Amino acid sequence: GNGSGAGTAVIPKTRSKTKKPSMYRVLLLNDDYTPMEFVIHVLERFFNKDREAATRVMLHVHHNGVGECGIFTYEVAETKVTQVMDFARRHQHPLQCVMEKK
Ligand code: TYC
Repeated sequence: GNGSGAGTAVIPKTRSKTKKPSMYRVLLLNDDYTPMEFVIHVLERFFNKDREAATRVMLHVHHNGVGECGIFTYEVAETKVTQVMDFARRHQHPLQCVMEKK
């Protein structure tokens, strides 16, 4: 119930301007060529995972085709995707990283 038309009342919701940001999943996709060790390194470097967690995510992607690296706000998710895609391209690996709205 909002608007600035003549004769209309503006009634703010209680606790207005406290909307939670939309969150986005960042996903890695499997392929046949990117070395497992490279994927583990990506998860450690860009998603702050320890070696055990990184290995778990990598193996999940390897066996299921896709897996979650983390959940972030739009800008952070976009930055992670760009960083991973640039890093993979620089090393000539076909690794794909994408984001999706939660
Ligand atoms: N399937 C790859 C291999 O057998 C490993 C791999 C895992 C690649 C996860 C991409 O997102 C990935 N070398």
